[in-house]
Amino acid sequence: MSKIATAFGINKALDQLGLSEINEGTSTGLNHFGSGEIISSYSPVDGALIGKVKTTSPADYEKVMETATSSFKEWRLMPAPQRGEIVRQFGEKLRELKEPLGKLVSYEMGKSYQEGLGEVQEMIDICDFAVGLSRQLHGLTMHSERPGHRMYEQYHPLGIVGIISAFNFPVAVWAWNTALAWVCGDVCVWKPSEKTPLCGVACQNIIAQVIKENNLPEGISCLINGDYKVGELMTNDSRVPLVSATGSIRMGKIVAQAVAARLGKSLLELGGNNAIIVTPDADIKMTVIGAVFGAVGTAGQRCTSTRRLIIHDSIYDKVKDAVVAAYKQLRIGNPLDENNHVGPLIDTDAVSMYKKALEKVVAEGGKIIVEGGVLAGEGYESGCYVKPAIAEAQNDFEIVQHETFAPVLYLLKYSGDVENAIAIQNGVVQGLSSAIMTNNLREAERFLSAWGSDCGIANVNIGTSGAEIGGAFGGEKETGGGRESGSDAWKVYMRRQTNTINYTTELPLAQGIKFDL
Ligand code: UN1
Repeated sequence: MSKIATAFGINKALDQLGLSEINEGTSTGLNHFGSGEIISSYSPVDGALIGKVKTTSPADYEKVMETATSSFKEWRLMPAPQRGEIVRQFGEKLRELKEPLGKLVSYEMGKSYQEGLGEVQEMIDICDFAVGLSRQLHGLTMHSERPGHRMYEQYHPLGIVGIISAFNFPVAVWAWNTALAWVCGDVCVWKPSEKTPLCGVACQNIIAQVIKENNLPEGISCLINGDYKVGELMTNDSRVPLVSATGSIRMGKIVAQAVAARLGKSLLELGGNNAIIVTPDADIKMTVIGAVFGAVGTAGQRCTSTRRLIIHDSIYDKVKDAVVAAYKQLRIGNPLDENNHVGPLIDTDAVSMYKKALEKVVAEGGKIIVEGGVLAGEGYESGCYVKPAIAEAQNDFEIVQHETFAPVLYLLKYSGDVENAIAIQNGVVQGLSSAIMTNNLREAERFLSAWGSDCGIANVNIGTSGAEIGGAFGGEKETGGGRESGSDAWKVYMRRQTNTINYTTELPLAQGIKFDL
């Protein structure tokens, strides 16, 4: 164990999460078993090895699918409110383990401990939501056009739901999917990011315990580990009617094509290129908090991170100076230390992408106004710590059009009416999150109208990140069109059936058709 891991109680957290035995040669167990190659998980915080996990071979995958298939046959028979009770117990365990799990998220992924705790809180919240939902999987009743007939719809479980999640929200995104899918009567097979495999095993240990305590079949929740090749086993597998995938647009296009080729369903939550519009009527103090948290929170590695600030020319200098001054206050370092604002990037590949983005924006004619750079020396040994940077740029620069998963913020200027700002905001291929800072009702309503923001999320006087679980989460265009989490997102995890019942002794046909024999 490294010095940092010891000082911040990582050992104890691993113990509490049942991970102290995870090392080479140790199976991660069914439901988290594996006989494939070994993945080593290194912390971006200090570069230390945290643990090793075995990957899932094609033969292991077959065993997982057999277990999941037979478990589904039992699970779908359990009344939905009873499935909700299992999710309630899972939420209780998460409350007990919030601190160790939040700490592991922080240490394995690199986000601040506060954000790690916040992520576990999202899991708890979605469990509560799903428990209530388990009594509200409503369909409609319609009036039949035929006498003595009743027509209604009902929702049934789909079967096996495949979940592919990304490193940046290594536990919450799985929970958004799985808590809903479980109350809907589905069983889940999860492939977490190969960059955060221990978070996956930790979650699986928690749910496996709940399943065991309730004498339920273990395949209700399955874990498979590995890189895209393991993911491909699911995307090509017609036993998996729904694949929910979070990650890059590039990955999403591959998943969507594979799943569509077998006419399966996919739920995609892909890249964002989120902007905040700052109008002449904006509250500057609120703007600075929203923009800075949005751009540097999670070191710019949220799909909802603020990448572009679109500022009216009349207040451009004032907003720019305030944001630059705020950047000077940022403390970069060990994310487990609550005095720091910004932790490391996930790995050194991400650092290279960050460096390339800064070179590219300059090459395209942009101007860096807050210098970036990779930090070295004591506390930065992992090589993953970078300085949040700001560049003045144009929306049509290739690099501005592209989502760089790092703390790089582009300042863009608009003049005239808010419509001009909205056109810039919408002028990218992604469509996840967007925001406007204004106290002007007309501007706010125009931003939210049908000809306003084209994103799945549009906020007024709030930044682009930090969505609550109660709303449907996802975006349009190349963000993939999927919706997860709250509202009626549950419907994608079920199949809808329309039922018509005739309680007469006649057989009238619909549309008034006569067919007398
Ligand atoms: C993601 O980055 O994939 O809205 C999810 C937010 C978080 C979720 C982000 N609640 O920023």
